[in-house]
Amino acid sequence: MTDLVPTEFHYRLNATDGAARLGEVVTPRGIVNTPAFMPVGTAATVKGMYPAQVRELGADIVLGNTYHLMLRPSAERIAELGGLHEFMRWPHPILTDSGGFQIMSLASLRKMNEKGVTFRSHIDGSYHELSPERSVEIQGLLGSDIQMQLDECVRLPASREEIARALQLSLRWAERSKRAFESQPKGRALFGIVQGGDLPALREESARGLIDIGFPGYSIGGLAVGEPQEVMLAMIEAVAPILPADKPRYLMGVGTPDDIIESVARGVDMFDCVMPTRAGRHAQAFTRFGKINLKNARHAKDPRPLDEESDCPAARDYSRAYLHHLIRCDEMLGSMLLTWVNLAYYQSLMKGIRASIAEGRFEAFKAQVKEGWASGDI
Ligand code: PRF
Repeated sequence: MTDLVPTEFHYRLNATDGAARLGEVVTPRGIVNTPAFMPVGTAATVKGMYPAQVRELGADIVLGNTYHLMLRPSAERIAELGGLHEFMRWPHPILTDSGGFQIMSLASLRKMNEKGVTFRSHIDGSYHELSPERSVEIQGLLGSDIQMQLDECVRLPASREEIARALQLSLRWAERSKRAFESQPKGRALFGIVQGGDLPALREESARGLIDIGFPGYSIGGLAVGEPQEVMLAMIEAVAPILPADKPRYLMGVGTPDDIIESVARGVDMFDCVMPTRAGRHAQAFTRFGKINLKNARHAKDPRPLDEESDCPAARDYSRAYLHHLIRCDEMLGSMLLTWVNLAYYQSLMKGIRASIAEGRFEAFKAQVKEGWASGDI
């Protein structure tokens, strides 16, 4: 596929506007313009979208999952076939999650100890082990450009003891992950993951511990796990000012367009979430005017497109009545068109965010975007 550009992984901060940051994550497979939204490609596919289509929407990077790919078709199989980029025909950067979070939400008979996690597959019940070292090895076999340490994310609410125990374990695993990562080709990056639940002091302790170990980028995990948005934003405010300004910050598994714009306002650079793709398969469309459920009978006779001014053909050229019909008939084109609409909306939002930071008008842009969502003009 595309030639790799010989470069060290690094982050360039190009402009700030308040706490919001405009930058570039530079990798041998290309540049990721930040703030960035990374479409989720769990099983080596952004469900319902061609890779070229994902790229055309403005995505510089997609996300893959250690957990799913280790079970099916296995990291070794993908490596034999030339790595994940070649396998899924996405030549641009790929970020992979480490597996722990997905094991906790999907696998059964999970057991965690100092060594790592053991679990049974949600697909066939087979027994597996994942350690910090094995997670990094799998992500290396996939050829992932940006890899995550294995961590433990606790659901909220949780006790202080539970949160502190998980964060200390995650710090020890961060060190082990870093050591295991050292043998990988230059140009790739391993991020540490900040934990600490909903307690600012523990968030700070986690961030400082990771900074002591030293990573080329920092993820903020353990959020959007049951807490209100204001708690999530307060945790970002506790952590972002401590993190090094010359390294990217990635808020894992977040979120709604509103979560994203509020997190950018507090200094976050990278996001991923299943929301636009999953919601698209469940009849939900994200637009400039807010969310709309195409399953609703009120769309059955509506000849208007979702947004006649959109650059996205799926939002501009198909009537709401047709989208409603496809969904009612469970036609796969319905899911595909709405996934397209949603990813186009998320990417256009990120593009607008980046332009507004570059021009020093981020706050005005944020206010204008929120006004559109609140207008209910759908
Ligand atoms: N850790 C990892 N992946 C994640 C999370 C986490 O805490 C979250 C939490 N929102 C999503 N994905 N490794």
